[in-house]
Amino acid sequence: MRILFLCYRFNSLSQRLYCELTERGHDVSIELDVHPELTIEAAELYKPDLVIAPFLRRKIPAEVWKKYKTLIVHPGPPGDRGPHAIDWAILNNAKQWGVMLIEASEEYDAGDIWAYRTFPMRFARKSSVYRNEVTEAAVECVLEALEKFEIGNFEPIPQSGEFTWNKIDREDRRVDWGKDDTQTVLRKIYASDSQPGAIGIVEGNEYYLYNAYPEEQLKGKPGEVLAHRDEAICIATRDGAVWITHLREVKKESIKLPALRILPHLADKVPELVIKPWERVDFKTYREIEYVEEEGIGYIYFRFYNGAMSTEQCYRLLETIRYAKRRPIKAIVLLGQEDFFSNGMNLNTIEHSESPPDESWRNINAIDDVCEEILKTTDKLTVAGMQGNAGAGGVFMALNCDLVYARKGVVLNPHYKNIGNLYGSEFWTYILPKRVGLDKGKEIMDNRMPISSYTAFKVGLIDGVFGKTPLEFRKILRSKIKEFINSPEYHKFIENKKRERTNPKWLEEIQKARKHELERMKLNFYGFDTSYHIARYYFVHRKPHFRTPPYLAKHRRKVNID
Ligand code: COA
Ligand code: THG
Repeated sequence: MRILFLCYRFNSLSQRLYCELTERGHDVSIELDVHPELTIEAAELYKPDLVIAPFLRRKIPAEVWKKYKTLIVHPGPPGDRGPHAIDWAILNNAKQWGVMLIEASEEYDAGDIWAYRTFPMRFARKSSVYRNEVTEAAVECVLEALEKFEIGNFEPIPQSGEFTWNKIDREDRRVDWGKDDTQTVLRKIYASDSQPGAIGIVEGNEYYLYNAYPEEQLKGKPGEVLAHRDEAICIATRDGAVWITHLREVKKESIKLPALRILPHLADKVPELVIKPWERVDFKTYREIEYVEEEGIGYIYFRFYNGAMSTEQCYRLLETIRYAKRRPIKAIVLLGQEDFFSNGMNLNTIEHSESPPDESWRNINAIDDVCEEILKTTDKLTVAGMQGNAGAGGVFMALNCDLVYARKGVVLNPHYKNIGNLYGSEFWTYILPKRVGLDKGKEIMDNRMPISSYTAFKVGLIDGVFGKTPLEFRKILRSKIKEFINSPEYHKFIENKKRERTNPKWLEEIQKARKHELERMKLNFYGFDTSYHIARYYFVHRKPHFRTPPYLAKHRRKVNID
């Protein structure tokens, strides 16, 4: 089938659906929501069998839905309508939530239902519910609707009766430190994370607050900043405290940044409460990186917001990897976090720095240091466990491990093209040919589109795909690694690895790869072509698209390159 996607942005759900549908042989073209006239034009150019809107915030013109069957993914169950479905569910403590696939209609979200799913609601960030439960349910709904559409005699169910209009006002997202207990503060911040952010007063000024964690030990005057750790700050609530890792100033052109970069004076004003990743802590608090050892395996969780890794975060991760390498264990497993494995260097902290070229350079060297440390692990197995999506440098960092596994449904963007045609580093020129060969490697790097973990496994980029949920994935991963490190093959594997990686020729080879990649990156950062800096600016400031690039919009390509 020819399917046209209409999206506000080609976000994680749109990318996942794109993978699911193209893997089933459908032809998918994408039009971003720029202007109603262009949306109509896209439909007329592509003449789709079906239009799907995975993530859209504006009305689809009647010229489109009256002529082409148009289905909208709504992240709420039957009876819910409006722009803030998940936000509403979190703020109102809904026990169950859902996803509907509905027909576009004149009135917002009032169309007939083609499919729906419900799921138990988890107390977590909106974006986490979106990237996990909502995404899985939406995929099931779309596949079910496609089947119904292909069979042809399905009559969608009209929405009848009462409904809730879920719009949330800015003031409903306001944190009141004096009145709100920790649970309420968490609920308000979760409901608005990653967009638009809850508002609250910190150090006398209003900020958007993101990425909150409960703190069980610290207490103080409500609203007071009590401590800092890993650039996050701890603020007292009515009955306890929360950690906030990111803030955004309430003004135009502001971007999300680690709290301490927005309020640097706090570094001297409040104590830094360091907890090393390997320290055991038996109360709830914020741990950016956590190292957990179990049956000869060292697991490293790194909870970097949005999967973005700043220079400082890379060095904290590096310190943890070095610690793990000194431990009497057989395997080191990198797990990232549930929403993202990693998205490479942190474009926000780079944008915020005094000199973005210099900071890009520092950041890329820091990631390369992490990758080199992984590559030079001679006496232990290294494993990447991608519980969530990964992009750019984050994918290639994972590929530096001996074994790379991903959860089913994970979406990978194993290329650097989308942020201003970066050349790429993380030893990709060494790893990629080894894993998939030169030709396939080039094809992967030239492709700007996402691929599923399943396709990545099929082409040999990664070593396995399993588990539907992050929990199931980790369980299977643990048993797989345990089996391998206790098998006779393990010793042979380590022997071979040691031989290869202590050989000066090998060391020379990887140094050459690093040097070559960084020389090219230097041109991206400091050279005549400024496209990286421009693309980063648009990305970090979440600027709306002003056209749909031809790599997404097949229907706008002059020559059909597919
Ligand atoms: N450096 C810095 N930041 C990076 C990065 C990097 N290397 N790589 C990714 N990111 C950030 C992006 O800037 C983005 O940040 P943001 O969410 O804080 O703006 C984030 O990582 C992930 O981007 P994306 O893939 O676009 O998001 P998503 O699809 O996983 O999630 C939603 C997006 C839907 C949760 C969010 O946009 C939202 O809350 N939307 C409104 C709610 C809704 O459901 N609307 C539907 C109405 S019917
Ligand atoms: N029919 C048609 N087009 C649609 C939908 C539809 N486009 C996508 C849309 N459903 C998804 N759902 C909504 C529901 C409400 C709003 C936006 C998308 C909404 N928007 C506010 C407005 O337009 O004023 C502003 C949103 C905001 O505050 O962020 O209320 O069913 N044809």
